[in-house]
Amino acid sequence: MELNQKKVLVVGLGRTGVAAASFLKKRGALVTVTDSAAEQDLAEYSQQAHQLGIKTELGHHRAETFNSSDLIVLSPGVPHTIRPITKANENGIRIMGEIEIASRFIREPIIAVTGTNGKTTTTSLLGEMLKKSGLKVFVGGNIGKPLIDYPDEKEKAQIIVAEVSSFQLDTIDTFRPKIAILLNIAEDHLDRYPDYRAYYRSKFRIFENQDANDTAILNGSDPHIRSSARKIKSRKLFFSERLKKEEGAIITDDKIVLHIKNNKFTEENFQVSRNTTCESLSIDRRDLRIPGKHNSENVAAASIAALVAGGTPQGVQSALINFRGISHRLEYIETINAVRYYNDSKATNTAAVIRALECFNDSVILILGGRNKGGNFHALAEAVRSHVTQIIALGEAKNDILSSLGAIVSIKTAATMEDAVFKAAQKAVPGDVVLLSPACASFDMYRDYAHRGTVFTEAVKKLKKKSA
Ligand code: UMA
Repeated sequence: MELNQKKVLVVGLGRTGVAAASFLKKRGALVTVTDSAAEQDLAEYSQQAHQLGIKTELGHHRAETFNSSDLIVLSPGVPHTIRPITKANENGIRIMGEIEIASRFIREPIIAVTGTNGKTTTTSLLGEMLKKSGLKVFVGGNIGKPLIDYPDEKEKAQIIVAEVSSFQLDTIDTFRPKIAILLNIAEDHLDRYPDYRAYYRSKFRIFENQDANDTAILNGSDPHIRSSARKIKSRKLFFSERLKKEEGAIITDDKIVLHIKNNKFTEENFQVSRNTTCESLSIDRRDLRIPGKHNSENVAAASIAALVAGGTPQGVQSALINFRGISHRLEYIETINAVRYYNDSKATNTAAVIRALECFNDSVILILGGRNKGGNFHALAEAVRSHVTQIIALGEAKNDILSSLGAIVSIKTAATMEDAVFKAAQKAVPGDVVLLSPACASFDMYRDYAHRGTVFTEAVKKLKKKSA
């Protein structure tokens, strides 16, 4: 792809915009970055663009700049349906997403992971499995490190693991992952898509350029996904609670069992031709530190992909034993006196708390509260009734929590996170779970959700030391 002296417009000045502009400039392109937001709202990114010597047009999109470009590169946060883009498209100007351009400059095989939920967990876990198998891996994409960073990395990888969002899939053309994972599809991003079907179709585009030499890994428990999968040309491996005499992974109450035949990767372009012939592997779900059915699906998908890509059973198992989840999202912290502590500080609404509670069969002591974003704690009533034996209420929302849930469950209040952890530990009996899943923003007491999660983790570690 020739970029030298080409006039390229990058739309969106975020993480992707800066990375894409830098990549293009290094290849001789005449780059401008435009963003509809004003300079003062883009602080660090506009500074980075200036430091790289890249021209910017901020605060608005100029039709003339779009229409005089040779190529337009879109950030994932910019819908491809905005007027300046559709107009440029009508004028015959090439429009590409960042992962499309990146993939044209990547020789190594790509494993792409998409789905409504669990993308980041699966991508990180898969990266760990392959690393523990002795492979050099680049992990990037929607997870926070743009894929377009990879071609200029000094350390070359043998495999790329990329988290890919529907926004990124909207602007692909030739993007062809050697292995593509679809974890699940549920309603999401309906502010960006006209309807659920459009979002669903976008997710399936991850398979559109694959052929019989490639692999598709899909959620076989979803009948719609199973039915749509018939159109996919690549080899299909399902993970499911029930397998229909097919290859993939079966998830039972206590195990995840993988069956993959003819597992050899020697095809063109696949640097990893190890001839691993691991055909079956059994994972004990009790060994997993990431709880819940949805996480077992993530584990199943990542394990299939790892084995297909030349990872070893030992590498897969070792990553699983050490993987505590993504920071602040149902992250396992410690076991103290047979009580497990989890940090789910990222759960800032009631829906997220319900999802978290549903992951546990054991009694939960729930640390809840912070700054209420307008949510209604009554929404938690059913989940609290079935899972929670004690609430420790924290922050500005304390009184709201008391009045909404006080009739259902015992509630104690706490002044600080340390106090909350201490009160939870006092109440807990062996086998219980202590879960920070606040259903609120953190800004009444902390800088952000990550700060709140870190303070919780420190309080748990302190408790561990005291009890040792
Ligand atoms: N903008 C315009 N014109 C428009 C619309 C937006 O100029 O019409 C500008 C905005 O003012 C803003 C910029 O575009 O300054 C935002 O671009 P961006 O959101 O693509 O910013 P990045 O920092 O590059 O982040 C993107 C992903 N963002 C989205 O998909 C919304 C990040 O995923 C990703 O980590 C990053 O690239 C690196 O690949 C975030 C995300 O929320 C975490 N993703 C969604 C999800 O996971 O559900 C899909």
